[in-house]
Amino acid sequence: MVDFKSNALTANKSILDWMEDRINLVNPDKVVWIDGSDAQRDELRAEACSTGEMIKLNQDKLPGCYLHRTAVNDVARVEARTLICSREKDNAGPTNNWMDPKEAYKMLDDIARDSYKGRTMYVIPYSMGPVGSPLAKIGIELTDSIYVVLNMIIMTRVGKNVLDTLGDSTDWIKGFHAKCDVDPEKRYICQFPEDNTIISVNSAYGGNVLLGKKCFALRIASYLGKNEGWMAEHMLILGIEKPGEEIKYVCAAFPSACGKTNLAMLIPPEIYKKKGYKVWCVGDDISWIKKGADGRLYAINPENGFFGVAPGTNAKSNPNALAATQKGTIFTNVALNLDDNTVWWESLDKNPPENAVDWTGKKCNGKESETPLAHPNSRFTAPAVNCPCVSPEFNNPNGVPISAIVFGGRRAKLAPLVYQSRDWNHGVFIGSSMASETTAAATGAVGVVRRDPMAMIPFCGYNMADYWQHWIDIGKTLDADKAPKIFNVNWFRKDDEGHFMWPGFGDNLRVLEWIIARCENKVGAQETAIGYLPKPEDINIEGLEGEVTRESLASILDVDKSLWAEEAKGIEEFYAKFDQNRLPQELKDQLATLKNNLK
Ligand code: OXD
Ligand code: MN
Repeated sequence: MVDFKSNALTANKSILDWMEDRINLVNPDKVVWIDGSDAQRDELRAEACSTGEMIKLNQDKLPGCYLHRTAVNDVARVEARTLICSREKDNAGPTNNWMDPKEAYKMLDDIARDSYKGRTMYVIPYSMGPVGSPLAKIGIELTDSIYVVLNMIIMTRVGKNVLDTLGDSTDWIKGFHAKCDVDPEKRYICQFPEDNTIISVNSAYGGNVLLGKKCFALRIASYLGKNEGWMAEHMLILGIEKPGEEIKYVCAAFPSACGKTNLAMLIPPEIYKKKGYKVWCVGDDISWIKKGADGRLYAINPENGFFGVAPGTNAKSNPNALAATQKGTIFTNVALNLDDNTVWWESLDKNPPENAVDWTGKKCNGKESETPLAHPNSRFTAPAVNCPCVSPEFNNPNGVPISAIVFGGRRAKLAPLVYQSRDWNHGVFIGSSMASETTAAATGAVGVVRRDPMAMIPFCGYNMADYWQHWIDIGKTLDADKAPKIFNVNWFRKDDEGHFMWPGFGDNLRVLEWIIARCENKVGAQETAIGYLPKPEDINIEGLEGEVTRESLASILDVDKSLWAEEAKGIEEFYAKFDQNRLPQELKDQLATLKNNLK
């Protein structure tokens, strides 16, 4: 067997024993421990370029930046092949794919056997959350992909200090990745929540293989959170600074590709900038939330970088994200501009490169190409420190105190611009009944409305009814004056001609301002069948002349009872999929109240 102990960065027996088992199975030629040094990272970058796995971009314009192309069949998360392998099927619940763990381990071992022959095993020790933070957790990922190593170095805190912090402890998450033949028929992303284990085979696309992200920080962590009394959520975290006042933090959950990264890095509209408002980004995708000693909920972003969707990111939609990608970034499946060796994607600007290579590796004239130059789910992996609005609290080991939780989705009709829940349990009901029109972030049909409670449908590592119960139970531990207030927003409402009714982007701060004012009891609201809505005069539309009027605002704030009655039926049908003994009584009561309010 290949030697992996003489250069080991740890003596932790639980890690070495597991590695021995994996090494016996996959038979690598070599084992490389990732130590977190720049020198080792640079060697790996050079090696990836020498094999063609990555392309070095123009180092004057994009220092430390590289381009990678995945196999054309491997461009998004594969939800149908993502499994929760709990011992009891019912513990995975009706919204997850399930496989018996014994069967899954055997199947995965058979697929991965000897697949590292002639290859290197990289051992990545990483921390989700600031190293040593009381809210952080440690993982080890074994992979045969340099691309995975280099992405993990951006997305998480990687290095020997993680192993030093872990010491002899067995409290860490096993992550095993094997690229195999990138065969879509044998592609599986398996979580074993009861064993703190993740196994991913036959993919090399980010969301399937950067095991710290969705697999650990959401699927495994949500299960850990249930058992340990905290929450792992698919939420951004932002701080709103109003001059002279303390910064208020908000967590927000939206289904994939609903503009989470844009909201997390929002640029205030001119009139707000003049008054000195600032928005700080703590995280753009995942929050780990726990009650602090003062009884409030505190959140950290367990990640260290942004794995953002490139198309649609531009100097207007998200200048902060764009700035974050200008150094030390890995681009995946975007187009290459051969004239200056930089990258391009749809809507970066109106000037596609003529001399281009599209995301599939085909040379083309970008101006004449009939197919997109960049894949719709092409990505940038950018270090968080690059972001001009990264929060000074980004590395705070204790996290930031949360004032509001915001849910949202894409609903062309129905949901008003914003409304507030009557209380915590009503907020949980709103989160549990979230729905959105699907996008390209996952494989499958685009534009279909699907229920996506708390934006966690693809990411909850256990039975979703139990997850809702966990939300209800967390609420019981919070004093009403300390619990975050819960809201729902919809930036995507359309008029009868199909035009968006709200400008979105930076102007969403106007809605956040109302949300914060509600948290501080500084503004009233109208009580409706679905919750508290702003009075149209309480949303600031100064500077939006021509785009939004009091009348148009009133119509984005309207609650159409017949559409909501349809919605209540949809929620009822969705709830019927769950074991009624597991579905919290509180949610059944909330649904009954909604139906009653709509009479
Ligand atoms: C993501 C997703 O990549 O939610 O963040 O799909
Ligand atoms: Mn996400």
